[in-house]
Amino acid sequence: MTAADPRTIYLSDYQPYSHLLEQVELCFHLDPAATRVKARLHMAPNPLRPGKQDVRLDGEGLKLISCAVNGEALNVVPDATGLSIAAARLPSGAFVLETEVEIAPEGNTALEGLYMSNGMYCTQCEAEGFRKITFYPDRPDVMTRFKVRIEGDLPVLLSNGNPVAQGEAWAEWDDPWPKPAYLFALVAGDLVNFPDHFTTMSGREVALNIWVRPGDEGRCAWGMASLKAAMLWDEQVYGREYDLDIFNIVAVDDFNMGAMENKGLNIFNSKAVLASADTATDDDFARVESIIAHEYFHNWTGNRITCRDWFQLCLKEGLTVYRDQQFSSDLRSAPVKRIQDVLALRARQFREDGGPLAHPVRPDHYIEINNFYTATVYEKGAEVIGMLRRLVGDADYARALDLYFARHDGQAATIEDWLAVFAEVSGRDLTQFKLWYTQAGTPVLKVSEDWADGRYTLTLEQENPPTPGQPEKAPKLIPVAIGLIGPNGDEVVPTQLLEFGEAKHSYVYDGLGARPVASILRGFSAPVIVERSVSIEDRAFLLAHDSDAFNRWEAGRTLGKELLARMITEAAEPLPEFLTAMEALAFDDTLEPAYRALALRLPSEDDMAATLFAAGHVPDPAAIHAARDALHLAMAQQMRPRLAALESAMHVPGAYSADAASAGKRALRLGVLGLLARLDGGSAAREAYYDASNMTESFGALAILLEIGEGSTVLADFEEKFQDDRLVMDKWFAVQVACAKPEAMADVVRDLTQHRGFDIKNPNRFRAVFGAMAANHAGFHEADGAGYDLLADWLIKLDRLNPQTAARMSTGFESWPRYDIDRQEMMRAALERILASKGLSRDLGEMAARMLAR
Ligand code: B3K
Ligand code: ZN
Repeated sequence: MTAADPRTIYLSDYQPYSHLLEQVELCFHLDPAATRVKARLHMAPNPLRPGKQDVRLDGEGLKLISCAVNGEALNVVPDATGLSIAAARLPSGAFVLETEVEIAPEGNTALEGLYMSNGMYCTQCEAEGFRKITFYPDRPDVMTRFKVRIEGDLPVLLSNGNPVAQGEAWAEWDDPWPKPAYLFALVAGDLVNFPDHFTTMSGREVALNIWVRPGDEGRCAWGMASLKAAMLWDEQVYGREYDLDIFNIVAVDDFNMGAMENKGLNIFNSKAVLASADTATDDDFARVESIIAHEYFHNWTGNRITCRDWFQLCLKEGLTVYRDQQFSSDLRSAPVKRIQDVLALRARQFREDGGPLAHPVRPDHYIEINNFYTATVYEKGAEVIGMLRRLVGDADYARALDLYFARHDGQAATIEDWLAVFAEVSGRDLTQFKLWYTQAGTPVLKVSEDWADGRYTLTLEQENPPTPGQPEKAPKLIPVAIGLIGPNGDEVVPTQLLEFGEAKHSYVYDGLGARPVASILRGFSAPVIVERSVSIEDRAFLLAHDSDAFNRWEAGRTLGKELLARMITEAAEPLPEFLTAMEALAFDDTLEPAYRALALRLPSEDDMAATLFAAGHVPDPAAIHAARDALHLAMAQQMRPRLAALESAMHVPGAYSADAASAGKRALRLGVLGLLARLDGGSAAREAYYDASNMTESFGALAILLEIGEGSTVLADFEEKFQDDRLVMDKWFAVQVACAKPEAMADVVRDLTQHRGFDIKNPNRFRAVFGAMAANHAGFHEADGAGYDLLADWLIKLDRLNPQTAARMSTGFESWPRYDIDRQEMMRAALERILASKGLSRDLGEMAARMLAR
């Protein structure tokens, strides 16, 4: 099922749609088992496709009731993927094509198209779900105005755009902005709203609502505040104003991802919008803020300007992630946000880019587009924009964006269009830069240094490793931000940007009085892996003196990784220099607590496995787990006399506030409690659990106790308190699996799937258990292969119900080539079993085949 598969779609095959769609009118008559959908498509010939053309409409699983052209019935028989009408059967010029179909939302467990969740009707159309609602040219470059009528006996009936009329059991909506079908949405249910309003910069009054199930109103205030902050920020920073009279957000429990940016009617996984002090952690609050902003920002980067075809997905996703990262960075702490984003990039995107699923930021072929909503398209897509901005500078970035909005508003655009505005305003040739979009794989930046006679020479080399389908690569243009620091800690060469575009290049700095220590890739100026041999003294020096907050953290991180690697492969002892440096950082009151909390966190086991593999070792999951435990213990012992004082200093008293400063203190306190637990058997953490006044503290303490094997009483208490709360119970499911001892993990998972609260049809619950399982590195990779078998069994089961989520969760297997032969064989056998399973979906089939490279 590789590129040769007949179902493969290629970028190079793009051609515009045969017709223009001038308007569409939809009428829904809702019924769980038999919803009727009438569609009137106002079509006209597309001048870009001369000659009279056939009409091809996409459609899947639809029961066709009737079809007519200009009011005259037409006898047509749909095939498995849609409906064709020969040109000869169509009038010349414009015409109206009408269809009526029947669909059954209650049986839709794939959660794509129109489906039901707790009695509520809801849609998810991106990428290709609209074709499960009606026959339609379901492609992003067909943009039109939608008028929608909903008939149904439910109190709340919502669609895109502005409300125009409503009556007993019906409502009509009109969206004045042309949009592709993937942005269509409909919601109908017994919902209550949390209302507010916003006045835009030009004085337009916008009604805002968050619609939830009765009982959830108390968890909406944070989401609403985040929405208003995002609306204001987009006006102030990008000059982008909202463009409808109303903006609705709906929370739904069964959802395949975080949220969806449908025009004027964002639909959210309830996990990504609901938050209250006693049910959501600080991390949840931050995530809600950023996802609300992300979906809102799509209104311009995605909706007003959309993608010509799905290969251009990063045009909207990379840019919108970049914008939401900037937003969080402005609202919170910029260095902390950067570190968190880089941690996530390395954990998910570098992992993807270094394995069998590697693909370019702009892929050039796919079988199932839903499989390309990846860390590469999203997070690397955002990094590419960050690099572009570093290269052209802030002023040209702003000018390029203004030009992009002015030129492409109302259009379906491409990466070429995007790069053209940057080339135009900056006068740069971006041909080489474009390789970031077309070449997969994480470049390795090799650094060597020389010091002689007052001259410091920095030599950079880049390697672009082969990835599936791309054996050879040309050098990329890598922006490398560097600074040179003198022996007394002063910057002798302040930050400058090297535009490194050759395979190898040397940069010479003359007239220096003493050997400088270079700080390289400041702010993580490019998504690359740096290979540089640095002495422990120099790393410790950077850790103490680097003026770049990111690199200061990075120095500690790299030292920690090197040390852990030696503990794993050479049974080395924890290095005293590392322990004292970590202590200095943890107790440095001039640094913000959130930053110190991040510094205390050791590299994850998966990160260590990747690091060891890259260095030519075969990672041993049990040894990694043990070394990390040992280093945690050594850190705790090092800081023992001072931990209790720091723990109480970081206590945040009084009513809960989700602000970044309070959250940072709580994070540091939990980090300290985690260390203390290794010394006191968990008594401080237990006390923190019972004294907790918010979910951050109680859940944090619970995780610490489970980690040291002392969590059972607290776990039972937690379940008793929150058994009726679905979002909190997701945490309860996940934490037990995530913190299970490796040898016990498979049993924990089996027991949890028997729990009355386990529901395979709810993606949040499934992800809680099986996402946590794949993330428990040592547990998942237990030598008996029980984790692999369990994941395969459950993916096969889930695939019959919900292919999209099954396919996404299968990435637990993507790192198989790193491990020893036995584990490789077991993982490959699990993937083969998936491939051979009956009724395998295109989604999971493509993923398994790519991981097996066939
Ligand atoms: N655009 C949606 C993701 C749709 C995923 C389809 N499989 C959410 C977002 O990125 O904002
Ligand atoms: Zn998005």
